[in-house]
Amino acid sequence: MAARIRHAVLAVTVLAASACGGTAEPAAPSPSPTTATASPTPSPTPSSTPSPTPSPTPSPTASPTPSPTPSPTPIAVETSEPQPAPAATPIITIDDFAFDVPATVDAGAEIEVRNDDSLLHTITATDGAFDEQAPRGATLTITAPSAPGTYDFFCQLHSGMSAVLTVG
Ligand SMILES: [Cu+2]
Repeated sequence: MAARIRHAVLAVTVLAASACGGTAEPAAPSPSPTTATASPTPSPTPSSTPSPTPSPTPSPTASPTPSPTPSPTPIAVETSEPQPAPAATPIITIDDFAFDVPATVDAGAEIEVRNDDSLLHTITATDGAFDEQAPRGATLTITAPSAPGTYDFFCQLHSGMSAVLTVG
């Protein structure tokens, strides 16, 4: 019974609030008016309700802004790529009638050949993969074979000048 009365009172107060056109009216719920539509209880007498103030702030617009901008944007703009750096050009040095050869070179890599002797040598692969003349004091470039393996080479002008190029 009490619940029903309270329901009716709430209806009346809501109607009153809407009739006022605003919800921020701090005035009392004004029990008397608009009894025409609230038919079930002709005399509401809202004094019996424990909470006559209908809480004029019904704003259900609880938008707590749940967007904390979760965009981490992990776009690491790496401009300096850690490339393997083919930098160190392998060098074959000819000095005192001997070849000084790197332990290994990459397949197809360019190899610098430097003749530190005071006379002409050649660097000639046994299988013909390369064959270049190296004048005294000169530096030239040969290209390593594209297939990994070991390549014997020698100087055509001086017997006994030979070495092995390892292509990895
Ligand atoms: Cu030679």
